[in-house]
Amino acid sequence: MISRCLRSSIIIVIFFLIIGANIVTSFVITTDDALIDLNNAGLVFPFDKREMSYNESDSKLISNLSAGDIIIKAEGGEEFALIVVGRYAGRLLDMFQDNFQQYYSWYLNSAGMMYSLLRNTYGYSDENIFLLVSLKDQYDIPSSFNPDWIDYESNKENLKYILAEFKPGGNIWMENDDSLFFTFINHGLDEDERNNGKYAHNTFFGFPYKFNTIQEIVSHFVFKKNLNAFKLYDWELGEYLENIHAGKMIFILQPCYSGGFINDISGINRIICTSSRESELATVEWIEPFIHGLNGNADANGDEKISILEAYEYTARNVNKKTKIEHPLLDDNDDGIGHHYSEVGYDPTNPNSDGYVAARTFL
Ligand SMILES: [Ca+2]
Ligand SMILES: [Ca+2]
Ligand SMILES: [Ca+2]
Ligand SMILES: [Ca+2]
Repeated sequence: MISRCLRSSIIIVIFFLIIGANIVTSFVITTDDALIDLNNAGLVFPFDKREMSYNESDSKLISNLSAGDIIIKAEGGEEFALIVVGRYAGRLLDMFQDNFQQYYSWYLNSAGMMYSLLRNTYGYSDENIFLLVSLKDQYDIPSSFNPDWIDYESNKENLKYILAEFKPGGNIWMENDDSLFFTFINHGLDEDERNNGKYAHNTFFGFPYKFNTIQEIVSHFVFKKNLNAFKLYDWELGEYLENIHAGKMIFILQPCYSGGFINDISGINRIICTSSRESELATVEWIEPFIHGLNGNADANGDEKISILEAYEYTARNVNKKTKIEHPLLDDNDDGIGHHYSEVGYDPTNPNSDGYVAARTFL
């Protein structure tokens, strides 16, 4: 008879083998650049939570949402933002502590800088910024990130819930004079599927794994139950966004393969900026220059305002100084097709082309 201990060990070994196989085949790493500290790089980015006077007295418990949790309401002309930090580990290697710490720091640093940018430079209120992050106790939080800012755990249900609240009848019913700024920081994957002989892209972003029991783990990895709970497919985000009547929605999508989201979420008055095409990895820092650009550095025409187009181009050109095989895209003309700044189809002077709306949109 196998001892209890040995049996547990066998289960654990099998578990890690399965997790390893799953992660290696399921996720591709986004970037291996170390944490980018814009403060220490000598750039104009004066954000450090320790220097900020931050006192949100009623910081919420980090939790899953349930009906009635959101009590604010758009009263006209309000700006909302949603910052989502997804899964930290991309490959099995990333699960080792140092690697995990690097990604953890990198993602939280990006989220913290974006939060500070919206709050300090663009005047978004704390209650109008929804920050979805799941913390891990054993890892160090970068100084640019204030855990008090977190509103809710990062998972699919909470994202879906918040977006539903933006729809007619929801607690934050958005109308034409309201706007939503959406940032997703994460690994991404393009699953190749063949349906009826046709190749179909199923791009998705991942959420952090969270299991409460060994049974849930075995159920997930061994019996493949609830496999999609940690994935946000492109078509799902498209569904979640349906019927939100904001006058302006801006999407900053950092993961690999994020171009695959464009055909699913494209729409009138929606500007979508992605780090790469549907078929491409994103290996070069992307969200950091985007934030840096929005913080005043992307003002190509010198009017002292940063359009979304200026921030996109600043970022894309920065990427293409380092690699020629990745193509950050922009779509803002509701046709479901994103364009790189070098392509026909991108023309900020032509109302029918990509770039026209973004050139006239400011935070
Ligand atoms: Ca908030
Ligand atoms: Ca797609
Ligand atoms: Ca400008
Ligand atoms: Ca387009």
